[in-house]
Amino acid sequence: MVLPHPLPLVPVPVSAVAREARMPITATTRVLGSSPAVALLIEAIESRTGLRLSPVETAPADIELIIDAESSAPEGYTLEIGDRAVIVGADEAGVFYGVQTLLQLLRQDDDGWSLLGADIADSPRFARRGVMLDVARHFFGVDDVKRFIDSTSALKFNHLHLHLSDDQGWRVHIDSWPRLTELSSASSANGDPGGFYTKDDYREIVAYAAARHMIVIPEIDLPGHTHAIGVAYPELVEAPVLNDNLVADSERLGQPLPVAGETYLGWGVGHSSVRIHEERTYDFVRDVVRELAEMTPGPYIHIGGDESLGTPQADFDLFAERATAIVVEAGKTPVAWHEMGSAANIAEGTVGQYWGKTTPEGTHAEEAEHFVARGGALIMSAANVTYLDMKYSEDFPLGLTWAAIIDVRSAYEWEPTAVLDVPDTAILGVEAPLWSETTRTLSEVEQLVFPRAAAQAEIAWSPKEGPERAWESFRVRVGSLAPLWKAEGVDFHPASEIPWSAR
Ligand code: TNX
Repeated sequence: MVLPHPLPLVPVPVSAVAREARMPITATTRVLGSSPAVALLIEAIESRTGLRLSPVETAPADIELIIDAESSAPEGYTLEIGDRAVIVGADEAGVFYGVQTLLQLLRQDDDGWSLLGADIADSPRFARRGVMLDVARHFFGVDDVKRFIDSTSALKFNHLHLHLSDDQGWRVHIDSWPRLTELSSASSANGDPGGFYTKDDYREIVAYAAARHMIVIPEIDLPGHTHAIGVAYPELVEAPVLNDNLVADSERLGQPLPVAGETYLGWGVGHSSVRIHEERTYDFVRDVVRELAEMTPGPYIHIGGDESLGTPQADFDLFAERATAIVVEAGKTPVAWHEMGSAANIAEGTVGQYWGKTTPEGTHAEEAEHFVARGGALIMSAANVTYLDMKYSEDFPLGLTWAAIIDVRSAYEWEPTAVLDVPDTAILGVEAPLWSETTRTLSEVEQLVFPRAAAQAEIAWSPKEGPERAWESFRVRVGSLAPLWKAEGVDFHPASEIPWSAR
């Protein structure tokens, strides 16, 4: 049914019908339910309105949160807002997502605060809806990551991929290889300050994410993107191999070239590799994977695999096979960038992350499709639409341009099952990566992430087709999130394609 004014929701629900009346929210509004989402709801409403709602243990209540496994598909919920507001979640995640939807319906007008009346039934299209934060090129501390979790879980993202190591730095403490954080964490790209997570920091992030129904996927990028490992343990890496692009980019950007054993301050790629024919390398990989697995409750460990430009193909394939097998031995499902699909015997069930374009180039599609042939599946991160570090426009001050210039509309208009030649069921979902070469602060990260992450949230969550599943509807709905983002201090880019609402 085509609503004249769609409810101001992103991602758009499976079904949503507006009711005429609003439900007032006042200091006496009572909230009932045993879910941890009750406390999150009360906190969120207080920080937005200054009104502290009261939790109650028995009826009557004005807002009620219920779990009923029969009510919808996993992570699904219904939300009715009339005289009262009732959220029925299929599980805790469903209740949490019902709360996020309710918060988008909170409005202030001359009569005070209220919820827009609505009848909503909703559940996700894809089980995997991810964002990635590169904490290696620039480091972001625990509080920044928590804010990132808040703002992305509010859009119903449920996976947080942390890119924990790269040429410029190593960002998580590993007891059995302590020099990684001692010697390779102090700086970031351009010589900006670095940092690392202690094991307690990492556990704190994982727990905070879990409370917001996000699974953390830790990535240690191997066998390339490993210059920082060599600063701590020179015996593990090869000498840098310079490629023409790297030399040209370094010159253009006025950045230094990589020097063995010295911290790398540029952002050129493809020059580093661990030593693939040394057993010590696999001791290292095994130790790191084991320690990460011990503190990661989620099922995945990402072992990288991108841009090993100086590594002979046979060596790369051998490494891909051994490294994915090590992750399986540690009891986790390996995830790898699509290049690792070149390895004939990559561990069965490995999940590939496709970062080619929506029209695949070279061997990208073939490599990605091989994960499926090996019993695995795919995450779609098509670089020319999902990459949050690409500029919105030529003159945007932050970001890069190699994959595309991505305005909000092009971020929105693509279909994840239409890129590769695999069954739809092989597509687990979508992930939008934020690489941090050009972002030094969380505020700069947010300018690149919002509003484009909202486009990927809708592609990953909402039904493929529907009256509101279209750019003209999306741009109005995403514009209606402005007051919410402003209240939460999310530094979104006010892209001129979007009619931003004042309140
Ligand atoms: C390519 S995409 C990379 C990263 C860069 C990014 C910048 C991928 C798997 N690798 O190393 O940070 O481009 O956009």
